[in-house]
Amino acid sequence: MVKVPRSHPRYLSLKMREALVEGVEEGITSKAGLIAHGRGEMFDYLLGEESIKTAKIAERKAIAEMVDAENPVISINGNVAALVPEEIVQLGKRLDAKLEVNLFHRTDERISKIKRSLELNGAEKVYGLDPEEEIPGLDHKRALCSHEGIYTSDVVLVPLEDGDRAQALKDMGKTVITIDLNPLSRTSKAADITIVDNIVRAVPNMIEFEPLHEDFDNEENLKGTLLFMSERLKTLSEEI
Ligand code: PTJ
Repeated sequence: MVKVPRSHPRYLSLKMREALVEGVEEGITSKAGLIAHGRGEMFDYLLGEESIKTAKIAERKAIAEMVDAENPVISINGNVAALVPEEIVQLGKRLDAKLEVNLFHRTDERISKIKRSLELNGAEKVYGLDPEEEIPGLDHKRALCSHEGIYTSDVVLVPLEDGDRAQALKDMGKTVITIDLNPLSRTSKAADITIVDNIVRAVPNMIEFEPLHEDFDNEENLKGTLLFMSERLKTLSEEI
């Protein structure tokens, strides 16, 4: 693995890539996770690689929903485990939420490795290795989930989620919160709260921010994000 020099202008971005490549080599991240990250990077450019106002509002609302929930659960996949292993454990503690490893490209080996990594980062209990239930409407492996965790959750945080599964969780009557850099993805549109921010910024923000108790309209917030992106492109086009 090539060591990224701190002086490189794209140091943080390259560190993220390095973490994901290491994740693949360790058997934590799926190869498709690298492609998913590339798509995310493109949208992050449009945000200026910072947490914009609409993202911060959604992050604060997400905290409020998770704190008020009876059984809040954070779903963890191979990208989340590679990028924010320590922070996601801290967030679970702050929100008193269960952690469940729930993979799209599911293998027991990857689940065990991610579980172990989360435990090394301070997690006391990690769900997902012995799933007793299935999310209705999905084909077998990606439907598997634990009874005490995702299956009986009322509020579920599913960062970087596949659109089908986000919709299936909505259809189960859950409040679905996502972190997704693409405001146009099916997951972003299906969720009750969509945080359009990079997970490496969103999770630390959520550890720190205060909850938002005022009303929140996800569609309006998403529109605000798209407008921000288009205004930014306009400004950038004038600077060329
Ligand atoms: O580990 P697995 O097997 O569960 O697989 C995980 C991936 C991410 C590969 C799987 O869920 C997948 O294919 O997801 P999608 O459908 O590609 O969606 C991922 C979404 O996350 C896309 O809309 C990306 O733009 C977005 N995304 C990628 N990187 C980041 C991100 N959002 C926030 N922060 C990122 N760093």
